[in-house]
Amino acid sequence: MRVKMILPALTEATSPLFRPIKYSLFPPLGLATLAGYLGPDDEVSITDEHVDKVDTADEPDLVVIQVYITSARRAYELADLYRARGAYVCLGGLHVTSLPDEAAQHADSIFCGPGEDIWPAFLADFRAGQPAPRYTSKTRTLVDLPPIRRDLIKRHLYLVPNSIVVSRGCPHVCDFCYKEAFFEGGKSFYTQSVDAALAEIDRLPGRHLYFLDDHLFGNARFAKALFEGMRGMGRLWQAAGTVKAVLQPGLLEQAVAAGLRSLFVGFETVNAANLTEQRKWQNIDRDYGAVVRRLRDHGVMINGSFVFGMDSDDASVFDRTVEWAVRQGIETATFHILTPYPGTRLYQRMAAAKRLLHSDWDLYDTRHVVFEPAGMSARELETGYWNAYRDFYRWGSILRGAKTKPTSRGKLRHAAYAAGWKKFEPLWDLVIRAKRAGQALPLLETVLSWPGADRLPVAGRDGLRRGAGPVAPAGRPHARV
Ligand code: B12
Ligand code: SF4
Repeated sequence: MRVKMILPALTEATSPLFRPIKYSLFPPLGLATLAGYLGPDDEVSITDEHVDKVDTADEPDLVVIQVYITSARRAYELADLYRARGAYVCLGGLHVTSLPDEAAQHADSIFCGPGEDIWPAFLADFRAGQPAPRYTSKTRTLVDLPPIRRDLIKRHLYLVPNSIVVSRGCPHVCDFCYKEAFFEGGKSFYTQSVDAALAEIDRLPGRHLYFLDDHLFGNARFAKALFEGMRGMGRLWQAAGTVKAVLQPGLLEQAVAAGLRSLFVGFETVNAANLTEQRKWQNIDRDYGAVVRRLRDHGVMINGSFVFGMDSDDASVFDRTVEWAVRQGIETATFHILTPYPGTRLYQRMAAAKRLLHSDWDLYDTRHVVFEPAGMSARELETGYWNAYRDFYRWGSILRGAKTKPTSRGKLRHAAYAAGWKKFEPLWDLVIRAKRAGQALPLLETVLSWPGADRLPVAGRDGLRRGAGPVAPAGRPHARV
């Protein structure tokens, strides 16, 4: 059987303002996971349209498309094209799960929820000549997964080829998050076994890893055992976590000993009232300053995530957020405009209050305002969002942030990382268009492993507190930004 798997690019990818760097970070792990269920006689390819062209001159038997909200339009276009040509088309992923009836108009079979149970079930039905039009996931487990078909990934096209997920979902229930809707009808947070996770890590070449798990620290027992097993592997890694997890005694220390060097932290808002509104309970009453200090003392760089436009935000939120982040010495920041994804509680609330402006999914990309904000106009919200990026990544801000670091190495690493990410975009564009993103990985590894970057001088010698515990040795050569 000839199987073609496609991760379509968001419509914006054809615009001259497109930032290729963001889309050349991670390979399509979901599709590579599904490819693992195919048989040895199947002929399979994966095309990630963010980094490669989709050749539509071929004639596959089965076309498998992963649909995100912002790529839905393109996904449907490709689906219609292949169906018209007689291929059997499967659509799955987050957007299909949120709006199955919309997706069903463009597919022979649609898939709601994670694929680990429904995809093999479909393959058996398909081979038996009896595929169903709709499959809905109910059994949630990561036990006995077939090996991910990483051999189908063109590693050289990605800055971070070693992305990995060892869990699915998250134990929290934030109103704006995709996860409650996606995992409806079954478990919404589950992990691999520690042994299976370590074996997957072991299979990855090179040194750098990026854990794409929504909340790698969500199950502390699992996380501690995983970090224990990773000690001495010589890995350098990045991941996402919550403020609560960072403050939890012992967990961060173990992560750092296992090679954690940069963490994507969901601060989300500097307005405490927003946290209750969005049911972000895990952030309430947490000392964000203490979170930053703890990470810094352990040499972990921070990518702070902030959402603008919640109901308690007014037009002052942008300056206050940027000022806070710069003053705290946060290396990189990701700003989002609050976006009500279909299926979420936030969407239902906004729809009930008739605050949604339109359903043009292309614009549900966290860069456009798609609802009526409460504390400012839509225009103020969008302008404030862009200004926040501009102000955070000014040279003046980068240097101010760098100055908060106690050592000169720390200052240099801060400036190199922040500037490298935002100030050299034309250079990144060249590298990516020359299909050499993978060759920049050693640069990222160098910045992440910068020795002694944020450690404070030894206590007693100069009266300052000592920094982190032991660091994993950089032994064996061996994966969100
Ligand atoms: C990595 C990542 C990215 C990467 C790369 C994506 C990639 N290469 O796949 C980058 C940085 C490019 C990115 C960009 C964006 N992202 Co993003 N991203 C993620 C992240 C963190 C991990 C994705 C992942 O690899 N998961 C692990 C794999 C194993 O799971 P999976 O891909 O979901 O696949 C499984 C199932 O979905 C299902 N499945 C998927 N497709 C199919 C098809 C069939 C036929 C079947 C049977 C099953 C199936 O089976 C798979 C195995 O279980 C997710 C959060 C998350 N935890 O999913 C957000 C997430 C997907 N991103 C999101 C968003 C909003 C964006 C952006 C719009 C953000 C922005 N402002 O730019 C852009 C646009 C993306 C686009 N192209 O349209 C949202 C999506 C919301 C939605 N309703 O669609 C998420 C959920 C984050 C969030 N919490 O809001 N993203
Ligand atoms: S903590 Fe993050 S991943 Fe978990 S529910 Fe909240 S927004 Fe979603």
